[in-house]
Amino acid sequence: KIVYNHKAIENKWREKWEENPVNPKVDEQGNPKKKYYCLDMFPYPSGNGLHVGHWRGYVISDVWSRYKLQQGYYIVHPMGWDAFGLPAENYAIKMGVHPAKSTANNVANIKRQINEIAALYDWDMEVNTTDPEFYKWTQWIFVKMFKEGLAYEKEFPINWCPSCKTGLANEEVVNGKCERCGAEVTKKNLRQWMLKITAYAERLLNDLDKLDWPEKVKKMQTDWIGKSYGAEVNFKVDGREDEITVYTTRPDTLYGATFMVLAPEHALAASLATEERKEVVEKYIYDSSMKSNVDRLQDKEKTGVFTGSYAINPINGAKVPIWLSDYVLADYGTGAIMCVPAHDDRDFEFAKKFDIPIIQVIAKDGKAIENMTEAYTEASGTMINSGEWDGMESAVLKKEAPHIIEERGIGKATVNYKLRDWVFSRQRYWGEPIPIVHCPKCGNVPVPEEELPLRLPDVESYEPTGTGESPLAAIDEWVNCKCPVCGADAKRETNTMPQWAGSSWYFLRYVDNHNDKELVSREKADAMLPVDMYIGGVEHAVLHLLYSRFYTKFLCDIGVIDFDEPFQKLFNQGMITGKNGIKMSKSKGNVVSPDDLVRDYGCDSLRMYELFVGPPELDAEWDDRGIDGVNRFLKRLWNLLQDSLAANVEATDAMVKERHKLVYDVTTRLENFSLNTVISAFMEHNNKLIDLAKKNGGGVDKETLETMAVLISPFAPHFAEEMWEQLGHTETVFRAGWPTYDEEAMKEDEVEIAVQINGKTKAVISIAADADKDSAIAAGKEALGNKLSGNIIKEIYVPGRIINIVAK
Ligand code: ANZ
Ligand code: ZN
Repeated sequence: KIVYNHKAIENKWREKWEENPVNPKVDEQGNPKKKYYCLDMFPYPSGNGLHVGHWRGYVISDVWSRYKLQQGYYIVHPMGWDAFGLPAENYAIKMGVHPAKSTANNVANIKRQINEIAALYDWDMEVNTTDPEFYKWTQWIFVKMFKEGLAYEKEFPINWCPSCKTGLANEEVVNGKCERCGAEVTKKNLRQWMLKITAYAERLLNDLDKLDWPEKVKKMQTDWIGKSYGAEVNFKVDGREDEITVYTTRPDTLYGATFMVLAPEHALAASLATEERKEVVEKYIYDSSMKSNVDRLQDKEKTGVFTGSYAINPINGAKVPIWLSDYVLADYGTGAIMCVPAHDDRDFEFAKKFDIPIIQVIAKDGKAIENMTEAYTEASGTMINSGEWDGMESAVLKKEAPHIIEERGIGKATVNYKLRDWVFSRQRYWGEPIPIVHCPKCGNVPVPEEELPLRLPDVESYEPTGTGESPLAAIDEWVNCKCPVCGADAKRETNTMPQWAGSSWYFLRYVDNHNDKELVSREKADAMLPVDMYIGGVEHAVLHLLYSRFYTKFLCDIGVIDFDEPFQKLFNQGMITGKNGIKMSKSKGNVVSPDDLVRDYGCDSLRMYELFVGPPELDAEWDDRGIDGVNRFLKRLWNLLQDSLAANVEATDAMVKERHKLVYDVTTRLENFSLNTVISAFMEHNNKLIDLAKKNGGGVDKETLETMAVLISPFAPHFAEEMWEQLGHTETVFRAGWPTYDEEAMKEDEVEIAVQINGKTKAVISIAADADKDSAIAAGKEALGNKLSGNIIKEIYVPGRIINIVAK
């Protein structure tokens, strides 16, 4: 008997696929097939190579691609490299190897490893974000945005990572720390390039409805965009001409405003200080300028200073003290707030600490609380201490107040977003140069589109300067240039783009990666885009996934493409961890490389085991030993195939039923993305087939085995091809088409059950094993005929066992 030899089988089919690719663009009649675009989040080519955790996502996307292939689609399944960024640059600093060189080495190594997965990747579509032919278009998009007023320069205190020595976007600051290196983020006043993503806030929010994405990710984006309705209210400064506008989402609480707080950066902050408060106020302003936003918002003890000035509450003329505190952010709302300590936690804490009066204006059951110990923050209850508003429902007033305020001429109704414009420049070397020339006469001038790409020059020292200038600033012959408009001596922008720049649009380029005239031709875009299924980790929920949506909308607006959402469906796979849930990393020494497992068990076994470790959306702990079980399953299936080929039996009813159940289980579970349970379905049904074979001359019928080969083809492609060939086919299994199931054929047989009257068996009938109660009782009564008399009190049906009629 031939034994299962994974190595021989896998080598054989790799060669055959090389000669005859299984994913043609046209069908057998030569007609173009419908496309299905299944995309992986492209990897950063790190020097550490791939571990079994990376494999998981790529296996999931390949299984899905091959399933769609079996359904008759042409699969767009590309792969590429997100290769700009810090690790290559840090390696250059340490080892003196040019990032382009180390990146190329890493790409070669990872590509070899990825090919071990035997995924359908079309390497003709490959892109690399550091390739000038690619970043030409990354720069082109920037120039287009600049021309549309969506890229602009601004100097302001941004998040600064002292360890990476670069500015960061808000999205890159996680709990006050640098998303890359974990260092505490500080502030630095820097001239920045910004992208006006806020211009798209409303569309980014609304269009989430169009997407088949996990609710969790949609919620994260919704919260990040943070739309809120409220009002701006104008407070006059007592004894001065100035007015301070506050932004509030709770204008219903206006009567309860007992003080006002301005961000230390507020334009009036310093000037509001009275003579005797001047010194402390200035010191406070300086100290806060050194803190990061996140630091300021975290639940630390509140700090603040009284300016000495007062404002007039426009609703009741009350005089309220004006304070400065860093819990108010300069770049949100108006940078000034009215404080209602009775109904806001932060204001309550502040008022307690600085002994400011607290006036309750909403009462839960119409009754005021004596000596509040915490703020009552719900917008439900009855208004009190609120003049003409007394007695109103606060929830109703909350909606009406903005309009009342507008009518009274003391402010206006507003909509606010938490989303900020995107800080887009980095003070580092290894990124796309920002294609702008600073001309003393013309100001900022974009590099002419036909001169792109603006190549990244070689430098001698990659070391970030830490001064807020990139290492490019030191290369005089690159920096000094002529203004493209007037020819005057000018200087190049020396900041580079963030790593997100290339990844915000790379998925568009795959389908037309050699086009040197356009980012993507409209013809190819229309034929192959957008992405139908996107697979990757959830960690990019508000970074890459938001930026890509913004870029796509922009490119749609300027007519490059005809759709405004990049990814129709999104699946986030969980992480594979080492023992005890610890993240796999070189430093922890718990990295499991796929290479040995492929050698010992084969690619097919590893692919199946990657799915078998647990629900794909959840994290799973890796345990090498489990792969044995999957490998044993393949061997058993292999043996069943060999036995069946020798026995050559006809299908029995039981085999037909088993086949339909197999198709049903695999298809429904696959559709639900319950991939681990698909693998168990294979195992269970295989066991049943082995039992059936034992009872029926040592084998199962050919059609059942053919069905198994097709069903298993997305999971164990080499194995499936070999099975298919041994069953007598000369064409690839990937043209077989996905099998269908027949619910009728899956039904269980008839069973014999006793029909009783008052517990005594009077007849035996044969009914469908899964008959429902009504039909079973009806059949039972018919069999009893005139044996049944008196009043029926109860009818009992235990499926597969008995029918009992209780009568008197
Ligand atoms: C008065 C008030 C009373 C508020 C109350 C809340 C509760 P969201 O929903 O996040 O938009 N706020 C406004 N601008 C701020 C800034 N620059 N920095 C810090 N806080 C600011 O929150 C809006 C609320 O946050 C506003 O409504 C304001 O406080 C505060 F019982 O105004 B509220
Ligand atoms: Zn000029």
